[in-house]
Amino acid sequence: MDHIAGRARTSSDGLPGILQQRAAGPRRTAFRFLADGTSDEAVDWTYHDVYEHAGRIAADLLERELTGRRVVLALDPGLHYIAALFGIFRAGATAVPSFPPTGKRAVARFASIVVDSTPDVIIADRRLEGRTAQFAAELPDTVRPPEWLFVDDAYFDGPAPATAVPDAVSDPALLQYTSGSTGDPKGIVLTHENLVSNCRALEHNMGYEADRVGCTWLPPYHDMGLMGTIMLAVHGGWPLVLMSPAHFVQQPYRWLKAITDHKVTISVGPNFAFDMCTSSITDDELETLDLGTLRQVFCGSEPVSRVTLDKFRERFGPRGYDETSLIPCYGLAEATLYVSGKPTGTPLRTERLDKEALENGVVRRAGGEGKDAEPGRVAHVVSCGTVADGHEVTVVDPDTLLPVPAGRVGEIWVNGPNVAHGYLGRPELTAATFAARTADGGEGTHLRTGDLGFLLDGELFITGRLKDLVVIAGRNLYPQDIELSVRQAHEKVRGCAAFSVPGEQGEELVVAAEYRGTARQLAAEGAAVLDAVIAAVTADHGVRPAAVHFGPVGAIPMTTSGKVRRDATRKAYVRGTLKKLALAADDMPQAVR
Ligand code: 649
Repeated sequence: MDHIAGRARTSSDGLPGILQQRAAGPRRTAFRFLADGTSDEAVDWTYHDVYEHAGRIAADLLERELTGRRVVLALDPGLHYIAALFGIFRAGATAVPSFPPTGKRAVARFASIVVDSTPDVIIADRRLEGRTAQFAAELPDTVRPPEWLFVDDAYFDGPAPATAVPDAVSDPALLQYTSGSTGDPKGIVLTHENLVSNCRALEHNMGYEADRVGCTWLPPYHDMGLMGTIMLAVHGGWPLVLMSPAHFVQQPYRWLKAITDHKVTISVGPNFAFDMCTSSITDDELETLDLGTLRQVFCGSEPVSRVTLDKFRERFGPRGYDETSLIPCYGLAEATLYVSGKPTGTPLRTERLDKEALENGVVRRAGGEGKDAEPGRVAHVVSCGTVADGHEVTVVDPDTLLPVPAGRVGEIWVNGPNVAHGYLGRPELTAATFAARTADGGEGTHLRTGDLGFLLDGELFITGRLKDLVVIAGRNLYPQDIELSVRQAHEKVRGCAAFSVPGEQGEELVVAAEYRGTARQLAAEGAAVLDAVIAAVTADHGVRPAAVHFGPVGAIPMTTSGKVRRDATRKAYVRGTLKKLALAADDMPQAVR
């Protein structure tokens, strides 16, 4: 039984207090970490363990007088991460979730987070101890180098000194860096109130179940892994089985096997994770799976594809997977996490829409027969369910800032207690993003999500993106970062634009580049330029462009102030009207894969 469920909650119940109450109750497993990605090496921690280990961290931070200061979490996914997170909370400091700075890409991103968040301390694994000088060299002189706090199993041994548990829920709890490019990081300030509100909104959707067991492999530095799984499990008081994202990616089977082994009832993954399972799990592996315990499977963070869901159902339906359990959902770190989701237990809803009308912002059902039924003319848009309890979505024309009439696509604006307070140190951007007002004099302020969609019968459908974010295999890539790599890849590349187009396996990255030279020169050295571009993008961002388009100087549409118009470039590319150098990509060694 949930030992605090019967007690009247007050609004001052922040997560640190909830953990404390759970730790004082009977010793129940809070987290089970599958150290090698399988059930062979499961390590269990009770709420009491988490509380004690967090106390150890808190004591160290309090000794350094870090209340109200920022602390970067640079640990690997796992139990130490969770202890450190709650330890930072307990010390009244602000956690900056991150990852170990190892590898070129991670170091660059990590350094940009450290520069922007100016932490006093970085918590890392002891094995990084000899390597901090190398990292410090990456920091500009203007930044005071933070102190490091190294932890390992031995660090957590023994009882922790008792420290008070803070209950100031309007204080900042977390600085979330999901958003923003490496060159221009944006830290979202979340209070304890935001974190709790997000949990409550999700619980309103999920309902209460006494035998709930969760499973996650999501990175704990991403909003969905942190606010969506770890915090939600502590808030709700049910056990969570965890494995590292790397173990999942190496072998997606481990996710579904963990669900089978631990009789998991609730799990979550982006669309690509479902595809990975369908395409990689062998028939022999399939035989070992029992997904019949699953009652809630969240799918969000990138477009939810009808095709993906159909294939997943066909493959795993015979192993007990029931599609009613699938919950398409939508959210973003600027709203802590959760904005909408399918109500538990209701059937999946997909609208067959006229694709051309949709591209022009009009929601019109596709006809069922004849040429209208051709796949190219129909968009299957999966409903992301109803808006979170206590929240409101307004669909707004991004140009006129007027709410759109019913049946029209517009930008999704959100308000409610999940909406964060803003970006650290960016008052103007904060006002424009978090305190937008509609032009009709409507009351209140809204978060501008930069996402496009529509409301139909009270359900939210996501159809595209106004912001230039490129999401590939669940990773948010910022076009500016990719474009920087492309421009630096070869001296003959001038302007460029990075964007994504729908491919067979989800979104694919396309790079359009202006070549400083003639078509003839490009024919002669094109392969070398192409190789340089592909190698640079792959090395810097871990994603291989599916296509590289070369055009003459001036080919890429720009704004009058000289900014790349990525959406216009993408549209021209898709229509085939983007200026090309005569002997460009098509004639060259295949740019595709
Ligand atoms: C989105 C987060 C949505 C995100 C997740 C609820 C164990 C198992 C399950 C469990 C607990 C324990 O991507 C998450 C809500 C999870 C409950 C799990 O319960 N945040 S982000 O800031 O990194 O990116 C936001 C952007 O991603 C895109 C949009 O562009 C958004 O602005 N996005 C979507 N695009 C299309 N369709 C969707 N459904 C999208 N969701 C996010």
